Amino acid sequence: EHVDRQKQMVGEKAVDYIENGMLVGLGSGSTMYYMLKELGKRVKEGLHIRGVPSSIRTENWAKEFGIPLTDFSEVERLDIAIDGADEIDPNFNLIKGGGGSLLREKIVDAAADRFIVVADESKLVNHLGAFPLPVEVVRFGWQLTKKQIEELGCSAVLREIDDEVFVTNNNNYILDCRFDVIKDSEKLHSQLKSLLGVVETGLFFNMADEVIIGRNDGAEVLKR
Ligand code: DER
Repeated sequence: EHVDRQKQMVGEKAVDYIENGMLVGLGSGSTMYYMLKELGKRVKEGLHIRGVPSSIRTENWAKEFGIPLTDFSEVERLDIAIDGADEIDPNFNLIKGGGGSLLREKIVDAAADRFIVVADESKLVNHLGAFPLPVEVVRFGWQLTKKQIEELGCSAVLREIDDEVFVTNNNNYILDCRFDVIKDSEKLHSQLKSLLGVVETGLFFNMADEVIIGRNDGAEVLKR
């Protein structure tokens, strides 16, 4: 399957950016699985790093692969963060949150001096918005928050997995908001953040420094 091969190539390529002694933000999603697996091998070979995971799923994978972990009670800045994305526009603005980890991902990615995105080529878009924008909201009164969000010009759907309402690692809900085309991601992000009940959005504006894209013939590093 081309996509999995591309994810594996970029996940493994990203590990080359991790140097001895670094504090590393560990992103979430299936592309990151390949990165964590490769990072675990380098740790076994003697690479000394500590990681801060951006989801419980990533934390479990990191433990499975023997990657030493720390958290923000011990560190306050990270040297590098590596994470996936659902959409990447030409300015490296992202939509993230397909896996429901956007809040912890944004906190981890924002704490890093350098934020590198790893993705298969299907994630590259000219405009953000075809992928429904995940928005994390508090559970109490989510119906009222949904209504306010829809007044910004979208249809918002409460995320369910196997007919169960999805609950994030932070005990919140996710609304998947179909805007179709998002022209000004910074404006939309601040409009959403100002709404009562909204915790965080999957718009990662002006955060990514580099993007490693999987192609059928290899991994390509894009710079902004
Ligand atoms: O949910 C997320 O933000 C993930 O990083 C997601 O955007 C990427 O998931 P994938 O690597 O499984 O495509």
